[in-house]
Amino acid sequence: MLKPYEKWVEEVERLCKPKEVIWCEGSEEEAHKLVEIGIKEEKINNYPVFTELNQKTFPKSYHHRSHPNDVARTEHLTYVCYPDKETAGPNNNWMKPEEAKEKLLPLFRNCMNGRKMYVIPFMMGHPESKFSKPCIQITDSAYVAVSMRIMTRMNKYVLDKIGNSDDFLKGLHSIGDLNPERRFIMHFPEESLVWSVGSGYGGNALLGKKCISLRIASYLGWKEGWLAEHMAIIGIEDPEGKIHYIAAALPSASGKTNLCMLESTLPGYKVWTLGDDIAWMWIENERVYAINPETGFFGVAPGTSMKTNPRMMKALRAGKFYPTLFTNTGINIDTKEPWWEGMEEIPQNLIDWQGNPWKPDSEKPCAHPNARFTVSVYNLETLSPEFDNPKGVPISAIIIGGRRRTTIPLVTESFDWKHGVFLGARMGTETTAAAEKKVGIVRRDPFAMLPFCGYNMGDYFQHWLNIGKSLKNPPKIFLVNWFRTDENGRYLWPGFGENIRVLKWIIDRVNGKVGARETPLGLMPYYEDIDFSGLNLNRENFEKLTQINKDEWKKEIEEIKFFFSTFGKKLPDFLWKCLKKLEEEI
Ligand code: GTP
Ligand code: SPV
Ligand code: MN
Repeated sequence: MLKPYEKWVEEVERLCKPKEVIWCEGSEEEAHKLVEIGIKEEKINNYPVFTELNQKTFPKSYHHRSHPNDVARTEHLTYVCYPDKETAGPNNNWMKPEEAKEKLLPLFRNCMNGRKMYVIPFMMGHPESKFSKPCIQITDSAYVAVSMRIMTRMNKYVLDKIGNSDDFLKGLHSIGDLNPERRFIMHFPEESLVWSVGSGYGGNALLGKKCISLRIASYLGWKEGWLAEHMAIIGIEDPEGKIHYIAAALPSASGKTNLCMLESTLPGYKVWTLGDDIAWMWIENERVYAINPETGFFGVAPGTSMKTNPRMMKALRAGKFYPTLFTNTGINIDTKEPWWEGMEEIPQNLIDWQGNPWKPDSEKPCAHPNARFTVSVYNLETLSPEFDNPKGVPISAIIIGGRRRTTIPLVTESFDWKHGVFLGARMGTETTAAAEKKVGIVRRDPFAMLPFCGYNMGDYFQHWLNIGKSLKNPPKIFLVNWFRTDENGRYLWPGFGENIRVLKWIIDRVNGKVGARETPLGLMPYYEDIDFSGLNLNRENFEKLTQINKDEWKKEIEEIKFFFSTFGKKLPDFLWKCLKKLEEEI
């Protein structure tokens, strides 16, 4: 008798007709073979899937070029499938499950002809955590298979763990013909199933990440009473050696990776990294605990440098875990090192992310703006000793924050948990290159989850409100904005390592050490209470950073009203009340 997972793999094999099925075990030896296949056999757009980089300065590193039309998540081709549209909500593209399958079956039929099919067993979360999930992804891409080894606990023990049960999460993936006309990422939350075809990139293809750990997991969390969130997790050690754990929701390409590797500019403070993208959180003894279900960073390359993120730069050169990948970066052809905008001085002989010679006066950037590195968390020197603790870490504060040139102050504390849910629900942000669409447009992105909440966000807000009811001492919730600019478009706040000054204020608030002034938006810091020592930030600039501009807020409130109204009856009344109160007070 075939086990349920064997039966599923056999069905997929019959559908996709690969020339060979490879059951992956997750070992380093196997990863070498997969990279070898990527160098010698598999091609994307006529380029080998992997080319070797400088093994002295970037040990164990390889370069990957994706198809030029396949460089970011494609939100307009991403669907959640339920029998009814209301469960998906206005925040998702929706299709009926049967219709979605009918549409995709022809795209999967024979799609692996002449190609290898990889079966990847992996765990999201520590295997001993009661919140971890056994998963299997099937893919026809060696790049995806190798990336999954970095990003997840990929191991054959997962198959033993699943055994005869059908309680595991399934992802079927094929790069198809990489034609955007035949690209779809379909989620079937009620079946714990994802079908993805036509893309080999990031969140579209590494199904453990956004598809399983956010869209499907958020649905499971809603049903089971926990939260799957687009959040970084950090531990902040204070001068007395006490560590406070904080979870931070910032939208795609808006600072999670940088925050979780922050190198403090305040003496005595140190940040420990637990995660840069996803947090699973639950309640235990009336407190919130969190784990990062991933084991790697799929981080934005441009802008990463020894100045902005020295810890990541060291991790990329550490060569501990095999391998490290660079996707759609430029290459210094003299040294075979990866290069991207903002890294350091510009080398003489570069080729851009598509392989063309590149000079500083070229019209287009050398690295794609969404070029990324894939690197193991174990390469990082400041990985928290709690990273592998299956019990997770207790969360003292939750940060949410968008990328906003105007309107939103540097930091605002909510009046309480419920009001914090309002701050999260009304959050807006400027779009970035992480998804294929126009960049720099303000859109609502509640809790940085708009593209990732696998069900109706009206229900999601209610779920957050409900969670608060069972907490004795809920974490404090703060809204931040590192991206406010002056009249000349220059950032008012230095950001990066200097963000520790805001984090310190947050911890001081948690510990009741400093006061705050009440405003219509929430509680804001007094100038004297943020440690600005060694930073040239005068009172005038601080006022610009924390200013509440009436005209901007009138516009903002109209946008929030419109957004809230799209949820109809699903929007909790409490959020309407908060908005009304805000409008009156502004
Ligand atoms: P995803 O991986 O897409 O979820 O993104 P992320 O939230 O991890 O974003 P990341 O930390 O990679 O930052 C993306 C971009 O924001 C980079 O270009 C950074 O240089 C920039 N950035 C990050 N933190 C700051 C900051 O404090 N201030 C400013 N001005 N820019 C920042
Ligand atoms: C994001 O877009 O939020 C990412 C990159 O973290 S991806 O894995 O492509 O979703
Ligand atoms: Mn992300």
